[in-house]
Amino acid sequence: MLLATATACANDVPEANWSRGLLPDHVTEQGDVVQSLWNGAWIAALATGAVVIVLILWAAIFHRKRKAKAELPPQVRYNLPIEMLYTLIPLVMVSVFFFFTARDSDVLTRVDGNAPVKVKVEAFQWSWRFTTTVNGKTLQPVAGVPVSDYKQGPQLVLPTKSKIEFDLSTDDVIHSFWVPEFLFKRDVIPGLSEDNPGRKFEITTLDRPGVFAGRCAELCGVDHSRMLFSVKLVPQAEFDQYIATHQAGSAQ
Ligand SMILES: [Cu+2]
Repeated sequence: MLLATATACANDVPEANWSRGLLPDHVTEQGDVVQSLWNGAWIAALATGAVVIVLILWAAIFHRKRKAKAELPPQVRYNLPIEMLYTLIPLVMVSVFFFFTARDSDVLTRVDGNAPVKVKVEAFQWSWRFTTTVNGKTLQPVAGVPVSDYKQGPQLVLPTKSKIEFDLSTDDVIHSFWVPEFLFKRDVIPGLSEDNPGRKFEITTLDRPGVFAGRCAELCGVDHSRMLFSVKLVPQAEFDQYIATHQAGSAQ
């Protein structure tokens, strides 16, 4: 009920459905990775929960204290096979979680550096400045002011079916760059040098044009909640037109 009422009051919350485990429909290849890690983690957690609940009920129902007998039940201390089991099963479970998490976070944070589109994201109290470079040509920066509707915030236009590199920086406090449909967010931390891998990430957009809300996901001051922006995914031809009319230095 809380979920239903909480989502009803914001206009930029993407539609979530149960088949995706309440995640929004993603628009990047990396989103596929996140979605399957999310699904797998839920399946593992629910399966673990089911086993635990069955064991609790089994013990509660079939091993109740019997009125006639007052002595201690059989003790299992120093039972080597059982203690090995107690140790090994959690170890195996943690290793499996660790393996999938490490494998996927490696994919999600990989930066090849050869993306045709590079976006410099500058976060500030309380909006964003986006400077896009396409094959070495820099476009006019897009900057915004605090707004209450993401459609009025700065808009970052990007092509579909393309690799895009982001470089995040800020001069003031910690912000966080979040587009829910990317199923990914990354803190924007002041003072990181340009070669710090923590500033960068890459996405490959899917063929899903549309306008998607973005926000700051780290409480950064009084207008944090108004630090809204949008990402518009357009087909390559439309993006080429956008480049032609928004090159830095070109007359408008
Ligand atoms: Cu912020």
